[in-house]
Amino acid sequence: MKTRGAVVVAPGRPYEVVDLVLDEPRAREVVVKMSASGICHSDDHLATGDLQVQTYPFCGGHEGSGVVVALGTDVTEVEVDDHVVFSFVPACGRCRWCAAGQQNLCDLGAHALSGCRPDDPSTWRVHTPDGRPVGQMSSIGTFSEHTVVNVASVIKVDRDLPLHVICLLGCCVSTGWGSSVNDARVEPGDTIIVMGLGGIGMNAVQGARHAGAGCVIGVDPVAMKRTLASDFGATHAVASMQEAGRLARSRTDGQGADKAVIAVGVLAGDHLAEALSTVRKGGTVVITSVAPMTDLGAPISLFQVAMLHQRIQGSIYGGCNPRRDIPRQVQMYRDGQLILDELVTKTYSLDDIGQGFADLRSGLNLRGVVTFN
Ligand code: CXF
Ligand code: ZN
Repeated sequence: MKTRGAVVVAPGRPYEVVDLVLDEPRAREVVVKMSASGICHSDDHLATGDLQVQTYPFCGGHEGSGVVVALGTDVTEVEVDDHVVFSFVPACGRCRWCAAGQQNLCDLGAHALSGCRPDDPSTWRVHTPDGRPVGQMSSIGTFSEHTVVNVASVIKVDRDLPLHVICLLGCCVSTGWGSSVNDARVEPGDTIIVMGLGGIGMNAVQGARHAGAGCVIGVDPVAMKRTLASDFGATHAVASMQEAGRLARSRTDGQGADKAVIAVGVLAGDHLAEALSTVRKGGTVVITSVAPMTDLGAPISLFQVAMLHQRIQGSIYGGCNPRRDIPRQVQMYRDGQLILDELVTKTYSLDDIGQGFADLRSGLNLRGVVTFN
Protein backbone atom coordinates (compact mmCIF):
# COMPACT_ATOMS: atom_id res chain seq x y z
CA MET A 1 0.00 0.00 0.00
CA LYS A 2 0.99 3.63 -0.38
CA THR A 3 1.72 5.82 2.62
CA ARG A 4 3.53 9.04 3.51
CA GLY A 5 6.23 9.40 6.09
CA ALA A 6 8.94 11.68 7.46
CA VAL A 7 12.39 10.42 6.54
CA VAL A 8 15.99 11.49 6.93
CA VAL A 9 17.83 10.87 3.66
CA ALA A 10 21.38 11.37 5.01
CA PRO A 11 23.02 12.21 8.36
CA GLY A 12 22.68 15.91 9.14
CA ARG A 13 19.70 16.42 6.83
CA PRO A 14 16.29 17.56 8.15
CA TYR A 15 13.19 15.40 7.97
CA GLU A 16 11.36 15.36 4.63
CA VAL A 17 7.80 14.15 4.18
CA VAL A 18 7.76 11.77 1.21
CA ASP A 19 5.65 9.09 -0.47
CA LEU A 20 6.49 5.56 0.67
CA VAL A 21 5.37 2.05 -0.21
CA LEU A 22 4.54 -0.49 2.51
CA ASP A 23 4.89 -4.21 1.85
CA GLU A 24 2.25 -6.72 2.85
CA PRO A 25 2.69 -7.95 6.42
CA ARG A 26 4.49 -11.28 6.68
CA ALA A 27 4.24 -13.88 9.45
CA ARG A 28 3.98 -12.33 12.95
CA GLU A 29 3.54 -8.82 11.52
CA VAL A 30 0.73 -6.29 11.68
CA VAL A 31 -0.20 -3.16 9.73
CA VAL A 32 -1.10 -0.18 11.92
CA LYS A 33 -2.84 3.03 10.90
CA MET A 34 -1.04 5.61 12.96
CA SER A 35 -2.97 7.92 15.27
CA ALA A 36 -0.16 9.83 16.94
CA SER A 37 3.59 9.96 17.31
CA GLY A 38 5.50 11.93 19.91
CA ILE A 39 8.54 13.95 18.81
CA CYS A 40 11.47 12.79 20.95
CA HIS A 41 14.97 14.21 21.07
CA SER A 42 16.23 10.84 19.80
CA ASP A 43 14.35 11.50 16.55
CA ASP A 44 16.19 14.80 16.26
CA HIS A 45 19.51 13.02 16.82
CA LEU A 46 18.87 11.26 13.50
CA ALA A 47 18.47 14.56 11.71
CA THR A 48 21.54 16.16 13.30
CA GLY A 49 23.67 13.10 12.57
CA ASP A 50 24.36 12.46 16.30
CA LEU A 51 22.85 9.05 15.56
CA GLN A 52 23.85 7.45 12.29
CA VAL A 53 21.95 4.51 10.92
CA GLN A 54 22.47 1.70 8.45
CA THR A 55 19.63 2.35 6.01
CA TYR A 56 18.97 5.73 4.39
CA PRO A 57 16.33 6.96 3.79
CA PHE A 58 15.31 6.27 7.39
CA CYS A 59 11.77 6.82 8.65
CA GLY A 60 11.92 8.32 12.15
CA GLY A 61 9.52 8.10 15.06
CA HIS A 62 9.49 5.56 17.87
CA GLU A 63 6.80 6.79 20.29
CA GLY A 64 3.48 6.03 18.70
CA SER A 65 -0.05 4.72 18.91
CA GLY A 66 -2.57 3.57 16.34
CA VAL A 67 -5.17 1.09 15.19
CA VAL A 68 -4.44 -2.35 13.74
CA VAL A 69 -5.81 -2.56 10.19
CA ALA A 70 -4.35 -5.83 8.86
CA LEU A 71 -2.60 -8.94 10.11
CA GLY A 72 0.04 -11.25 8.66
CA THR A 73 -0.15 -14.96 9.40
CA ASP A 74 0.32 -16.46 12.87
CA VAL A 75 -0.77 -13.37 14.80
CA THR A 76 -2.93 -14.20 17.82
CA GLU A 77 -2.08 -11.36 20.20
CA VAL A 78 -4.08 -8.61 18.44
CA GLU A 79 -7.00 -8.31 16.01
CA VAL A 80 -8.04 -5.80 13.38
CA ASP A 81 -9.44 -2.63 15.05
CA ASP A 82 -7.43 -3.15 18.23
CA HIS A 83 -5.74 -0.04 19.58
CA VAL A 84 -2.03 -0.33 20.26
CA VAL A 85 0.90 1.57 21.72
CA PHE A 86 4.29 0.76 20.23
CA SER A 87 7.21 -0.40 22.30
CA PHE A 88 10.41 1.13 20.91
CA VAL A 89 12.23 -2.03 21.96
CA PRO A 90 10.36 -5.14 20.79
CA ALA A 91 9.54 -7.60 23.56
CA CYS A 92 9.70 -11.08 22.05
CA GLY A 93 9.09 -12.84 25.36
CA ARG A 94 11.46 -15.68 24.51
CA CYS A 95 15.04 -14.38 24.55
CA ARG A 96 17.21 -14.58 27.65
CA TRP A 97 16.51 -10.93 28.55
CA CYS A 98 12.74 -11.08 28.18
CA ALA A 99 12.69 -14.32 30.15
CA ALA A 100 14.64 -12.64 32.93
CA GLY A 101 12.28 -9.64 33.18
CA GLN A 102 14.52 -7.28 31.24
CA GLN A 103 12.41 -6.64 28.15
CA ASN A 104 14.22 -3.34 27.61
CA LEU A 105 17.16 -5.50 26.52
CA CYS A 106 15.20 -7.85 24.19
CA ASP A 107 17.52 -9.29 21.55
CA LEU A 108 15.19 -8.01 18.82
CA GLY A 109 16.09 -4.46 19.88
CA ALA A 110 19.50 -4.82 18.26
CA HIS A 111 18.08 -3.50 14.99
CA ALA A 112 16.78 -0.17 16.33
CA LEU A 113 19.17 1.74 14.09
CA SER A 114 19.44 -0.78 11.25
CA GLY A 115 15.94 -0.13 10.04
CA CYS A 116 15.40 -3.67 8.79
CA ARG A 117 13.06 -6.32 10.19
CA PRO A 118 14.18 -7.22 13.71
CA ASP A 119 13.58 -10.94 13.13
CA ASP A 120 14.72 -11.03 9.48
CA PRO A 121 17.53 -8.49 9.08
CA SER A 122 17.98 -8.93 5.35
CA THR A 123 14.51 -7.56 4.58
CA TRP A 124 12.65 -4.27 4.90
CA ARG A 125 8.91 -3.58 4.81
CA VAL A 126 9.07 0.02 3.64
CA HIS A 127 10.43 1.15 0.28
CA THR A 128 10.66 4.28 -1.80
CA PRO A 129 8.31 4.38 -4.83
CA ASP A 130 11.34 3.37 -6.96
CA GLY A 131 11.99 0.30 -4.80
CA ARG A 132 14.86 1.27 -2.48
CA PRO A 133 14.63 0.02 1.13
CA VAL A 134 13.61 2.55 3.78
CA GLY A 135 14.71 1.96 7.37
CA GLN A 136 12.21 2.10 10.22
CA MET A 137 13.47 3.61 13.46
CA SER A 138 13.33 1.06 16.26
CA SER A 139 11.73 -1.30 13.70
CA ILE A 140 8.53 0.78 13.85
CA GLY A 141 9.15 4.16 12.11
CA THR A 142 6.07 5.88 13.56
CA PHE A 143 6.36 9.14 11.55
CA SER A 144 4.29 7.46 8.86
CA GLU A 145 0.56 7.37 8.16
CA HIS A 146 0.70 3.57 8.17
CA THR A 147 3.43 1.22 9.32
CA VAL A 148 4.18 -2.52 9.29
CA VAL A 149 5.70 -3.91 12.48
CA ASN A 150 6.44 -7.18 14.21
CA VAL A 151 3.79 -8.06 16.77
CA ALA A 152 6.56 -7.98 19.39
CA SER A 153 6.53 -4.18 18.97
CA VAL A 154 2.89 -3.56 19.92
CA ILE A 155 1.03 -3.49 23.23
CA LYS A 156 -2.77 -3.69 23.03
CA VAL A 157 -4.63 -0.98 24.99
CA ASP A 158 -8.29 -0.22 25.73
CA ARG A 159 -10.20 1.64 23.03
CA ASP A 160 -11.45 4.43 25.27
CA LEU A 161 -7.96 5.83 25.89
CA PRO A 162 -6.91 9.04 24.04
CA LEU A 163 -4.38 7.78 21.50
CA HIS A 164 -2.65 11.16 21.07
CA VAL A 165 -1.81 11.08 24.78
CA ILE A 166 -1.02 7.45 25.49
CA CYS A 167 1.44 7.30 22.60
CA LEU A 168 3.80 8.87 25.15
CA LEU A 169 3.87 5.60 27.08
CA GLY A 170 5.95 4.22 24.21
CA CYS A 171 9.04 6.27 25.05
CA CYS A 172 9.19 9.32 27.30
CA VAL A 173 6.92 8.13 30.10
CA SER A 174 8.48 4.70 30.50
CA THR A 175 11.99 6.00 29.93
CA GLY A 176 11.74 8.85 32.41
CA TRP A 177 9.58 7.19 35.05
CA GLY A 178 11.65 4.02 34.97
CA SER A 179 14.92 5.99 35.18
CA SER A 180 13.90 7.04 38.68
CA VAL A 181 11.95 3.99 39.83
CA ASN A 182 14.09 1.20 38.36
CA ASP A 183 17.49 2.63 37.56
CA ALA A 184 18.06 5.28 40.24
CA ARG A 185 16.19 3.00 42.68
CA VAL A 186 14.69 6.01 44.42
CA GLU A 187 13.64 5.29 48.00
CA PRO A 188 11.32 7.08 50.42
CA GLY A 189 12.82 10.33 51.65
CA ASP A 190 15.52 10.51 48.97
CA THR A 191 16.86 13.76 47.59
CA ILE A 192 17.01 13.45 43.81
CA ILE A 193 18.13 15.79 41.05
CA VAL A 194 16.60 15.53 37.58
CA MET A 195 18.77 17.24 34.99
CA GLY A 196 16.57 18.39 32.07
CA LEU A 197 12.80 18.83 32.30
CA GLY A 198 11.57 17.78 28.86
CA GLY A 199 9.30 14.80 28.22
CA ILE A 200 11.75 12.38 29.79
CA GLY A 201 12.84 14.57 32.69
CA MET A 202 9.25 15.41 33.70
CA ASN A 203 8.52 11.71 33.88
CA ALA A 204 11.65 11.10 35.91
CA VAL A 205 10.21 13.70 38.29
CA GLN A 206 6.88 11.82 38.40
CA GLY A 207 8.67 8.51 38.96
CA ALA A 208 10.79 9.94 41.77
CA ARG A 209 7.69 11.16 43.60
CA HIS A 210 5.91 7.82 43.10
CA ALA A 211 8.94 6.06 44.59
CA GLY A 212 8.68 8.31 47.65
CA ALA A 213 11.45 10.87 47.17
CA GLY A 214 11.26 13.62 49.77
CA CYS A 215 12.97 16.25 47.66
CA VAL A 216 12.90 16.34 43.85
CA ILE A 217 15.03 19.10 42.34
CA GLY A 218 14.34 19.70 38.64
CA VAL A 219 16.98 21.53 36.63
CA ASP A 220 16.34 23.31 33.33
CA PRO A 221 17.35 26.63 31.79
CA VAL A 222 13.84 27.09 30.32
CA ALA A 223 11.59 29.02 32.74
CA MET A 224 8.34 27.48 31.41
CA LYS A 225 9.59 23.99 32.22
CA ARG A 226 10.66 25.00 35.71
CA THR A 227 7.23 26.51 36.32
CA LEU A 228 5.42 23.34 35.22
CA ALA A 229 7.73 20.99 37.14
CA SER A 230 5.82 21.32 40.41
CA ASP A 231 2.66 19.96 38.70
CA PHE A 232 4.60 16.74 38.07
CA GLY A 233 5.93 16.50 41.60
CA ALA A 234 9.10 18.57 41.74
CA THR A 235 9.64 20.19 45.12
CA HIS A 236 12.14 22.64 43.63
CA ALA A 237 13.09 23.81 40.15
CA VAL A 238 16.33 25.64 39.42
CA ALA A 239 18.21 26.81 36.33
CA SER A 240 21.67 25.29 36.90
CA MET A 241 23.38 22.25 38.35
CA GLN A 242 25.42 24.51 40.63
CA GLU A 243 22.18 25.69 42.24
CA ALA A 244 20.83 22.14 42.36
CA GLY A 245 24.00 20.88 44.05
CA ARG A 246 23.91 23.69 46.62
CA LEU A 247 20.26 23.00 47.35
CA ALA A 248 20.81 19.24 47.69
CA ARG A 249 23.73 19.77 50.08
CA SER A 250 21.75 22.28 52.13
CA ARG A 251 19.04 19.65 52.68
CA THR A 252 21.38 16.75 53.46
CA ASP A 253 23.80 18.13 56.02
CA GLY A 254 26.31 18.82 53.27
CA GLN A 255 26.28 15.27 51.88
CA GLY A 256 24.67 15.85 48.48
CA ALA A 257 21.83 14.28 46.50
CA ASP A 258 21.19 10.55 46.85
CA LYS A 259 20.60 10.18 43.12
CA ALA A 260 20.70 12.22 39.93
CA VAL A 261 19.05 11.37 36.60
CA ILE A 262 20.52 12.92 33.45
CA ALA A 263 17.69 13.66 31.02
CA VAL A 264 19.10 16.49 28.91
CA GLY A 265 18.43 16.60 25.16
CA VAL A 266 21.98 16.03 23.92
CA LEU A 267 24.33 14.34 26.36
CA ALA A 268 27.96 15.45 26.74
CA GLY A 269 30.65 14.20 29.08
CA ASP A 270 30.45 17.44 31.09
CA HIS A 271 26.89 16.55 32.12
CA LEU A 272 28.14 13.39 33.80
CA ALA A 273 30.87 15.34 35.58
CA GLU A 274 28.32 17.90 36.82
CA ALA A 275 25.91 15.22 37.98
CA LEU A 276 28.62 13.32 39.86
CA SER A 277 29.63 16.53 41.62
CA THR A 278 26.12 16.85 43.10
CA VAL A 279 25.63 13.32 44.49
CA ARG A 280 26.82 12.01 47.83
CA LYS A 281 29.14 9.18 48.78
CA GLY A 282 27.52 5.96 47.61
CA GLY A 283 25.16 7.97 45.39
CA THR A 284 23.95 7.09 41.91
CA VAL A 285 23.96 8.92 38.59
CA VAL A 286 21.65 7.53 35.90
CA ILE A 287 22.54 8.25 32.27
CA THR A 288 19.26 8.30 30.34
CA SER A 289 20.09 10.93 27.71
CA VAL A 290 21.44 9.98 24.30
CA ALA A 291 24.92 11.23 23.38
CA PRO A 292 26.26 11.62 19.83
CA MET A 293 27.17 8.01 19.11
CA THR A 294 30.84 8.61 18.24
CA ASP A 295 31.57 10.75 21.34
CA LEU A 296 33.98 9.17 23.79
CA GLY A 297 34.89 9.92 27.38
CA ALA A 298 33.88 12.30 30.14
CA PRO A 299 36.01 14.62 32.32
CA ILE A 300 35.50 12.69 35.56
CA SER A 301 37.88 11.49 38.23
CA LEU A 302 37.80 7.70 38.11
CA PHE A 303 39.74 7.74 41.38
CA GLN A 304 37.00 9.76 43.03
CA VAL A 305 34.17 7.63 41.65
CA ALA A 306 35.79 4.56 43.22
CA MET A 307 36.75 6.23 46.51
CA LEU A 308 33.25 7.65 46.94
CA HIS A 309 31.69 4.33 45.96
CA GLN A 310 29.43 6.07 43.45
CA ARG A 311 27.36 4.17 40.92
CA ILE A 312 27.02 5.25 37.26
CA GLN A 313 23.99 3.45 35.80
CA GLY A 314 23.26 3.41 32.08
CA SER A 315 19.57 3.37 31.21
CA ILE A 316 17.62 2.23 28.16
CA TYR A 317 13.81 2.44 28.33
CA GLY A 318 14.16 3.25 32.03
CA GLY A 319 14.79 -0.41 32.77
CA CYS A 320 11.08 -1.02 32.09
CA ASN A 321 9.35 -4.16 30.91
CA PRO A 322 6.95 -2.60 28.40
CA ARG A 323 4.51 -5.50 28.48
CA ARG A 324 4.12 -5.10 32.23
CA ASP A 325 4.76 -1.39 32.61
CA ILE A 326 2.67 0.15 29.82
CA PRO A 327 -0.57 -1.45 31.13
CA ARG A 328 0.52 -0.47 34.64
CA GLN A 329 1.04 3.13 33.55
CA VAL A 330 -2.37 3.13 31.83
CA GLN A 331 -3.95 2.16 35.14
CA MET A 332 -1.99 4.83 37.01
CA TYR A 333 -3.21 7.37 34.45
CA ARG A 334 -6.81 6.23 34.94
CA ASP A 335 -6.34 6.50 38.70
CA GLY A 336 -5.11 10.06 38.36
CA GLN A 337 -1.63 9.21 39.65
CA LEU A 338 0.26 9.59 36.38
CA ILE A 339 -0.06 12.94 34.62
CA LEU A 340 -0.10 12.49 30.85
CA ASP A 341 -2.47 15.01 29.22
CA GLU A 342 -0.42 17.99 30.37
CA LEU A 343 2.73 16.56 28.78
CA VAL A 344 1.31 17.16 25.31
CA THR A 345 1.90 20.86 24.89
CA LYS A 346 1.36 21.06 21.11
CA THR A 347 0.20 18.86 18.24
CA TYR A 348 1.38 19.02 14.62
CA SER A 349 0.30 17.55 11.31
CA LEU A 350 2.80 15.27 9.58
CA ASP A 351 3.47 18.03 7.06
CA ASP A 352 4.35 20.41 9.91
CA ILE A 353 6.81 18.04 11.56
CA GLY A 354 9.67 20.42 10.72
CA GLN A 355 8.02 23.02 12.96
CA GLY A 356 7.77 20.37 15.66
CA PHE A 357 11.52 19.87 15.55
CA ALA A 358 12.16 23.62 15.50
CA ASP A 359 10.00 23.97 18.62
CA LEU A 360 11.80 21.05 20.28
CA ARG A 361 15.17 22.73 19.72
CA SER A 362 13.79 26.04 21.07
CA GLY A 363 12.59 24.32 24.24
CA LEU A 364 8.95 25.29 23.62
CA ASN A 365 7.34 21.92 24.39
CA LEU A 366 7.25 19.28 27.05
CA ARG A 367 6.16 16.99 24.22
CA GLY A 368 5.13 17.90 20.72
CA VAL A 369 3.01 15.20 19.13
CA VAL A 370 2.29 14.50 15.45
CA THR A 371 -1.34 13.56 14.99
CA PHE A 372 -2.65 11.73 11.90
CA ASN A 373 -6.14 11.95 10.40
C1 CXF B 1 16.22 5.91 21.76
C2 CXF B 1 17.60 5.39 21.93
C3 CXF B 1 18.29 5.30 20.61
C4 CXF B 1 17.50 4.50 19.64
C5 CXF B 1 16.10 4.99 19.48
C6 CXF B 1 15.39 5.16 20.77
N1 CXF B 1 15.59 5.93 23.01
C7 CXF B 1 14.70 6.85 23.39
O1 CXF B 1 14.46 7.89 22.88
ZN1 ZN C 1 12.46 8.57 22.62
